[in-house]
Amino acid sequence: MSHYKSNMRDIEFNLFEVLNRDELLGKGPFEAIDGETARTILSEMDRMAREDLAASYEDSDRNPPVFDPATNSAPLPAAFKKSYQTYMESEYWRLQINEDLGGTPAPSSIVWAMGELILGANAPIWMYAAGPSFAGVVHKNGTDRDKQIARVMVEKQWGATMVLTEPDAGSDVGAGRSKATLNEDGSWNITGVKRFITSATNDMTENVIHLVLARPQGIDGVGGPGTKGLSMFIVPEWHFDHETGELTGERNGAYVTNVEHKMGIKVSNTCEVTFGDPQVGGGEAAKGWLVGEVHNGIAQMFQVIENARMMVGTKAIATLSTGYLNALEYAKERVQGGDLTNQAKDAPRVTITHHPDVRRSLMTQKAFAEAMRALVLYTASWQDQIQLAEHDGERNELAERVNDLLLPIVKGYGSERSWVLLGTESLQTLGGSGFLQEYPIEQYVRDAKIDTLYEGTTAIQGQDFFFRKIVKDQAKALTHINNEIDAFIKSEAGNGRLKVERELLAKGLEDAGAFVGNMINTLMSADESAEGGNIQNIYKVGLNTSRLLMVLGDVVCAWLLLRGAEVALEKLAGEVSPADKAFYEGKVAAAQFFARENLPKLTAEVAIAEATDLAIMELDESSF
Ligand code: ST9
Repeated sequence: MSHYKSNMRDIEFNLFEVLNRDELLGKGPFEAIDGETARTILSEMDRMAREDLAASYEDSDRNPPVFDPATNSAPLPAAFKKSYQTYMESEYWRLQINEDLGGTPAPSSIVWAMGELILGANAPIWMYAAGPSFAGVVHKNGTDRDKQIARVMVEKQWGATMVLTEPDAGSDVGAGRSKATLNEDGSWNITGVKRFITSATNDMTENVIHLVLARPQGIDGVGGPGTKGLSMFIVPEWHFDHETGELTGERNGAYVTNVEHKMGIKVSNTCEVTFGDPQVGGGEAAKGWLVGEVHNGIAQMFQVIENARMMVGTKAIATLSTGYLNALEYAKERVQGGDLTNQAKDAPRVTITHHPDVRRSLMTQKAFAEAMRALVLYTASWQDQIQLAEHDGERNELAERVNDLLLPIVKGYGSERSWVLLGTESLQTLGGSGFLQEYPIEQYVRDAKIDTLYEGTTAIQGQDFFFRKIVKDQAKALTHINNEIDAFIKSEAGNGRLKVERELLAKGLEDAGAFVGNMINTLMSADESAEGGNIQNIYKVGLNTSRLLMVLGDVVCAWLLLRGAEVALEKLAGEVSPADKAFYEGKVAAAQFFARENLPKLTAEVAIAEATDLAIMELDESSF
């Protein structure tokens, strides 16, 4: 039986009943995919995820790839390769790809709904299959030569990687030391060692294209310190004819020199890659080609990173959702103890769903999993707006800003909440059995931990959220979201049934506003060019950026759940099937529970933030 339990009903509820995606399907850029086609794709992907993709989930963990230094590779287990091939043969990966590359444009919301199913069933399949999406970045930023390389990447279904991190440059990408030196023929020689490179070796594709950040040498005006001095290069594993894609048979000097032993997602090869080292492999030079022939590497790479951050958040919530549904199934069958209302020693034993603390736990899992699914799909709906504008040759700046604001919440808040709840609630529901490999949840916990780490740790998401997405944006996107939530609070949403929760949301929004205001004032007080400014005060901001991310995540999630509850209540007012009645009542219950359990805590979070002093920054390191 499959470990993966999807929640198609909730996915469809979000897409078609709350976000009304039928309105944009079947027309404009999405002409090829009408509402019926979208539903068929999701239903087929749901089946494939549960049956074919999930089939190798456990085996890939128990029999992970092992690095072979003789061949600089780590072959993947046969069962995983079979799942991967099934996905690639389905051709659904083309939905993310631009038409010029052989893709079928689809709204982001449909793509991320599909993504949830794949990422929940077996996330490394999505990661190894990302080559064509990487080709999209090469195509978008590239010269005619690069665009042709991108076409080849898609046609040949080659693997691809994002190559930023170095042993001494993780969060601090700008500390990278890899170098690029221009050759007479216009190519570049890359030298350096990169670490934590996902998918850098696989034995499923004939070639891997690395997108590498390196610092150009000896050219005026480029290659300076920090992230802005980095350029992005196309560095293949094997050389090929850029026009036809035919492999020349020559190895490029980009070699995997180690594969990490990890806590989770073990089948996803996490590699050290050495470029242009005469002692490694055949000692070949590592040749690369500058993307777009412009030195704009960090901005180009962030196109990949933004997509990958969305992927990580979606993976996290997909895992929490299947963790919850596994816990629910167990709880419905597990008989243990008597009901609290009957203390007699011979009282009938009941399933644990009768126990208040188990109900609290299950509803906590349900509420967060559904809140964060709503968050992912709501964010994706802004990406739909960006796509629509691009199709008309325009830009939708508001949609871009709001998407940017929401991304760290999807990634940072989504991964933190999911990883913690998987351990403290989903696994816990199974009692001691949760600790056993007989059930999937211990693997979920191990596989989900990475989500708070890669693609920018939670601390990085918190900083990005405050300094870039709020301060640098002059709170434009934040103001828009604030106004949307405020309008909901002031509406009659829920027709009386959500009155208490709208009041709680009003207080939560007020708390969030006070928190942001306090952070901005503290930031201004750190400006030494102003009278009385003290640079040390910036530490007070830094002590609270992750907290702010979590507080605003709670407010946005509460609002999205309550919006969904409003729709559910409208449906319940009409004729509904027994299954739909249970579903809609569950939506209302989850929204009310989330608001009542979480929003009151925000007042305390704001008070803690406002009382922040410099004590722990001033404490001598030896006292820690
Ligand atoms: C990793 C691998 O962890 C994990 C593998 C996952 C699996 C991957 C496979 C699947 C992926 C699928 C991908 C498909 C791709 C297709 C896409 C299709 C569409 N937003 O603030 P500054 C830029 S890899 C946008 O001064 P610092 C911007 O250009 C390792 N852009 O930064 C900016 O210039 P300006 C992951 C942003 O102080 C410039 O950077 N590693 C954003 O120099 C400089 O900004 C990390 O994630 C943003 N949010 O450097 C690194 N932020 O301001 C984590 C910056 O003029 N560290 N830019 O616009 C950070 O993010 C740091 O904050 C830092 C700081 C490095 C940016």
